[in-house]
Amino acid sequence: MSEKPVVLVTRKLPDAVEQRLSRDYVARLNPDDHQYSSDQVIELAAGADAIVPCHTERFTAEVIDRLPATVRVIANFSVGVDHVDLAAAKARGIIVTNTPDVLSDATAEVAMLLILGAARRAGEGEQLVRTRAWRDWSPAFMVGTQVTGKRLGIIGMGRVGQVVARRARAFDMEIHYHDVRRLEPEAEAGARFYATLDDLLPNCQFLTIHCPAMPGTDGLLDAGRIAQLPDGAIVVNAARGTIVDDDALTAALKSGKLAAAGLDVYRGEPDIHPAYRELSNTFLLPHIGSATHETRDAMGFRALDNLDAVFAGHEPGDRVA
Ligand code: 8YV
Repeated sequence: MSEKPVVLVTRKLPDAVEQRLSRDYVARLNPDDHQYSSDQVIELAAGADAIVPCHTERFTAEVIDRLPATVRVIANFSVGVDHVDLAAAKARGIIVTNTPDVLSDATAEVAMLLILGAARRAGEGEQLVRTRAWRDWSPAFMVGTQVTGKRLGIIGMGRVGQVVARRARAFDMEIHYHDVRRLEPEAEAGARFYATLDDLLPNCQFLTIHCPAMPGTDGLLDAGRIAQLPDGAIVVNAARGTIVDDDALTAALKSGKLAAAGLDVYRGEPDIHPAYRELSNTFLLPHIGSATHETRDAMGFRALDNLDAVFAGHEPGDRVA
């Protein structure tokens, strides 16, 4: 009988990660990358010591309650853990870990892409070229918003927010931020802190969201808060779709209150609010914030480091419950 712990992996992970998993564990892989239902996860976890899921699998209190008693750890292949009911996991004594740090650069790259793409109307432009609808040029053609030198508001100045601030400084953007905690002056690097969103929002020609999704941030960017932004502001979200009130954001994009939005994440994705597709002033990506070869490998290895720690009897580095 094998002594190695049994690990259920819900999605196809990078080859190097799966090789290490298969070397060190009895790995139940998903080579076809089917998305499992909750019932399937519960069924496939029979006798497993650990699960390595992605944000595509939801671990509600009900799912956690039905997991086999053998499951000791949920080692997420994600930094976000809004898909896991942490209190329920804790109550059952299941350790939960995530993969912070390793995806900050990749996600910040996508935030910059969204800022630039939304401001410079990249979605519309690409569509024109691809569909052969580009017929002419004139000084009035495809005029967008300049990014250089503008005021960028950051909601959530954690790991990703701080990298975005550094990248945005290369565009001479002025950094303004709100977080539950003020950074040390060295980490702030001249960024201006606002203790409340009400104080921050009127200063944001661009606004980018980098706070975690949790009950307190659900629908955070609602109609009232959008109204506090300057006219013609641009909103970017590479964090989680639930932080935005879609009806409010789409209404502001329709009315011209906001010039544009750049989105990588959506409430209910991939079934997104239909108005996002219809509006021409949206620049839309399919949740690819961390989708680089380098980062995917690093996320997998980080999840495995957490698993290794648990099964060696140590405290995992990235324990969230
Ligand atoms: C990941 C993410 O691709 O890590 C996160 O929280 O949002 C993404 O960048 C995804 O969650 C993987 O499970």
